[in-house]
Amino acid sequence: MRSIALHAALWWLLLLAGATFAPAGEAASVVIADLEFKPSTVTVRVGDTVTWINRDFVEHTATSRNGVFDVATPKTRPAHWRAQKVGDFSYYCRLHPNMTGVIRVTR
Ligand SMILES: [Cu+2]
Repeated sequence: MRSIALHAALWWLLLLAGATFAPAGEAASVVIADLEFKPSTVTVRVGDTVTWINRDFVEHTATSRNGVFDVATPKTRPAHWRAQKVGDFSYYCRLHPNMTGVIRVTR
């Protein structure tokens, strides 16, 4: 019986973790660590959501060079952007401009 209760508790923890890091429609996650976007390039489809998870010790942004998005990526919670048109979107961090990445959006 005790192991069943333990399994149930672990299952709930997994569900909660999944709810935190995989909202509906999420297609790609970028982890920010050591002043880098990892992976630096992700590919999603139009309508998909990109999530940035900041595991660094400072705040960052994900800012596209063409002005399409400017997302603050606080340490406290994941940040999201929903891709709405096809293209390669180069982005950087406004606070640390040598942090760069690309979101590739396909149909
Ligand atoms: Cu930064």
